[in-house]
Amino acid sequence: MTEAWEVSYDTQIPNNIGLSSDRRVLKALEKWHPGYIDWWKGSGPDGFLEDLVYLRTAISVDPKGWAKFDYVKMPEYRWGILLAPQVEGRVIPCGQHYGELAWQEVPGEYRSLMRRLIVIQGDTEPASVEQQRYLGKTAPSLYDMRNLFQVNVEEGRHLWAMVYLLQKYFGADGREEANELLKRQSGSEEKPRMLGAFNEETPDWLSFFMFTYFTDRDGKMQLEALAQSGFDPLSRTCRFMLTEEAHHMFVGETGVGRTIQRTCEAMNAAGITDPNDINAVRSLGVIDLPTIQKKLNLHYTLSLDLFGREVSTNAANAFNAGIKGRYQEPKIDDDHMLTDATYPVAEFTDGKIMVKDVPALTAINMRLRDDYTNDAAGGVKRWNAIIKKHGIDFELNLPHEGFHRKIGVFEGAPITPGGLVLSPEEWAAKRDEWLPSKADGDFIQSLMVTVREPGEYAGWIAPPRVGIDNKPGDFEYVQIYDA
Ligand code: BYC
Ligand code: FE
Ligand code: FE
Repeated sequence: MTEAWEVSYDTQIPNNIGLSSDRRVLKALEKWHPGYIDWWKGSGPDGFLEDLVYLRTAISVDPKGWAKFDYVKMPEYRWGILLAPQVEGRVIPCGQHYGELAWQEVPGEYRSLMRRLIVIQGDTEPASVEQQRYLGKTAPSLYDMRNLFQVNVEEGRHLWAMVYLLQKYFGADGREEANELLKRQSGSEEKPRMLGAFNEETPDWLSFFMFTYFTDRDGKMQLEALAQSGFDPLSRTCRFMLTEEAHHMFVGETGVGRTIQRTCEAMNAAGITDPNDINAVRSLGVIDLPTIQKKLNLHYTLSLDLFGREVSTNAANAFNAGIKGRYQEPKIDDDHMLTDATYPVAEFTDGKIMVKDVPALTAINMRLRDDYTNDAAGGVKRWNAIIKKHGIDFELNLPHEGFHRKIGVFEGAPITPGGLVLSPEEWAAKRDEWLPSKADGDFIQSLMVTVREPGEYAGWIAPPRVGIDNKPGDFEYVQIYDA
């Protein structure tokens, strides 16, 4: 093992970047730290500040063994600055600087574009923690509560990751941006978070699971694209963040899967064969499959909006500059400059959906979104396999790209999940068949009871197949302190 893999604990901030000998940045981070802790206490998980949570902490950035598990009080979690080790001779994988040595400093001409992307990335991290602030109180088990808090502390660490870049490479305005990241608030009227989906509510645990499945997966795709950056410190940061992201999506996929499984088991036990008999299914205290589809529709479409416009000069500029690449850029077999290439993008004119080829350079967002859709489809297939295994005739589907969109070609278009174009009035009349209604929300809320007995689970969700860190079923993942 080389030194670059190891995390040093010789400063208050664990790191593998030699922070103890970088006094300027260490001082800036130490100055920012108390504000972060205040933010955590005021906007992070509500309550639970004194409780011992069985969390993993990074002790190395070696993908094979980076984590140590232990009981920690969340405000005492060691949020660190962890970068994947530098690759000797790494070159810029795309755009007009293709093949040149990656930058170790920010090139002056790209400074503001780079800062904007880092700030947007940074802004989503605390936003998600804010959105999930109240969920601990209705956790369906200690296992799920622990997973929520694990995701929360890691999103907190992702904020640290971006703040480090701002403070090390962007001087006074970087420090200013770092402070602003603690001031914006998810859902605030005056100072909202930057991107749409991060100002929505995460009101219940099914939303949490859908969010970590669909929205954290946008995080994965954006991090994959930024991991291609010619700005090497950004690339290295994102590469380590991706190893954490995998767990967030695992929490989402298995959470939805366990919800589906419990519903199917309860239906079978009660002899209910019609999945659309919503009242009968709900009377069993489980979430009916059509409502799960509605939640999926909501979170998937909110997440599609996070990719920006299908055709975007911002995205073209970032690619051309070598600041943001495509998903798995080095594996793509082309010139990596997109000089003459085209890419198909849907258009919506006069109530008709048509696909046209546009210059691929301008369709970078669309391409990443397509890669995202492919990636997201995998879990949906596995959810359907659970339904099928229980002999129930129902299939979950990803809705059409034009359904319920607020950004891009289909902004506000009255399109159904199946891709049919309606009149705005027809669409509005059917909205509650496709998206969660107030009544659906109230029903799900009624199931959100807290279960804190080790090894026990709320009635609407099945237990996981295996524990975290191979712990047995009745392991006490959170030791709740009773005052
Ligand atoms: N909401 O040219 P366009 C994660 C703005 S999630 C509000 O298409 P671009 C995580 C846009 O800013 C990953 N506004 O934009 C997940 C632009 O404004 P200006 C987060 C939006 O730049 C779960 C204008 O509309 N990381 O990590 O091509 C838990 C025109 O749009 C939205 C990133 O996003 C929106 N949804 O693409 C925790 C990576 N979309 O310039 C964490 C960094 C667009 O006209 N960000 N606008 O004022 C980017 O790469 C790009 O900024 C975007 C937008 C892909 C987001
Ligand atoms: Fe994150
Ligand atoms: Fe995440």
